Amino acid sequence: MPNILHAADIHLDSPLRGLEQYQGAPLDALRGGTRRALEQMVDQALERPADLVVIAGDLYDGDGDDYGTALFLNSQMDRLHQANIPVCVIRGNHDAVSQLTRYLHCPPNVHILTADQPQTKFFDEIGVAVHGQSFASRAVTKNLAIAYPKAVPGLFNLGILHTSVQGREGHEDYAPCSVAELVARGYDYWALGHVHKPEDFCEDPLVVMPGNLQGRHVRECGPRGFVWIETALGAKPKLIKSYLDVVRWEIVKVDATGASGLEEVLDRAERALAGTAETAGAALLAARVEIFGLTSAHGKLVSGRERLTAEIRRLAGMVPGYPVWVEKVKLGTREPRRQSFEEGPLGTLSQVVADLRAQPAELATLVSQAIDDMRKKLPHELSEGDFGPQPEDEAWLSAVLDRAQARLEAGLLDAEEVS
Ligand SMILES: [Mn+2]
Repeated sequence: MPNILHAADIHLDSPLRGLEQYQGAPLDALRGGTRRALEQMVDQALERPADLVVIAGDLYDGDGDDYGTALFLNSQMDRLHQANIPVCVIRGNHDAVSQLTRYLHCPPNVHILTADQPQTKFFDEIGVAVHGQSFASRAVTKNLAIAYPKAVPGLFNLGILHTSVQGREGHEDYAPCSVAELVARGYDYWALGHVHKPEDFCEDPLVVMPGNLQGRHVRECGPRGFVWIETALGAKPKLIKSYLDVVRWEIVKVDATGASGLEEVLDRAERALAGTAETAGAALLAARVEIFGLTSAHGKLVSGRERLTAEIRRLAGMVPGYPVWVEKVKLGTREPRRQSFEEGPLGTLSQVVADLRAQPAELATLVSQAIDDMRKKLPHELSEGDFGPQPEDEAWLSAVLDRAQARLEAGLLDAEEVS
């Protein structure tokens, strides 16, 4: 029974921006993550062994500084070549024909499908026809799928397509198409790429977005890898997900509700980190720790924020048996409400804040509008990414609201004392 390996969005040597700003970051492990992931994928392809490898776009992240990325890719493709394993590739928006200039010829087992029109490549030994089209330029906004050929009778038909399907958050709307349009081609399997979050779009026939091979930051968390398809003509192919053990990004939530002080919060953080580390197995766990809940320790946690972060980093380094690194600690705890604030200006303030908190979407819009001008004036590295304002992030918004409330309450109390 032929085995096909389907991967996408390898983004080889994708740069990890701003990493130096994180204390104690395992830079080599993180920077080399996409290479180790590709190496592990090839290991598994050789071991099973694969009869065919298909890669649905964005093998490269873009032009690197030199030819090192292309040479590394070639060395891995050559390992497959030595084992007579063919590789069928399309180019995506990141490695579109017009995008990539630092490009080397691949070993003869690598077949890159054309960009000017869909191409069908036959793998006769395993009875498979692969239909696909590469991106000619970065922004392909037309529907490519509708021009794909009809299925070839008597063969296992597999379509490769780099697409946002009907639009997915955080991904540019490239080569859009509907699942129904894909299904209408009559293929046995659709190997999609582009969206980094894994998703099965259809069961029968299988339409699968495997997600990127290796998560690169905290917005790409959870297990990552590729999928195996076991094909048998006339039978539904079997799908097996395979996860890699390189770097696993996760958000580790620590409920500090009712905690009496720093030590108790640390105990809970230690348990949460250990639990998540176990699920990540041999992979390096890159964790963002988010502490939340109503606790009388809130004030102490806020004032001792740096120590809290350092203590959590220390605990992460001591999780027995598993490598763990804490990327960031986000504090979203709140002070339990005080009864005496129920009346007068403080009561009104408290009510306004509670109303805002109950409507996170409105709060996000309000804050976005308020900081828009400031954001435009900030240098790029301060206005974007993890270090900038994140009005779309609930924990960040909650912390801003806490600080605003504390400042206004302090101001109101001062005013009362003066009058
Ligand atoms: Mn893409």
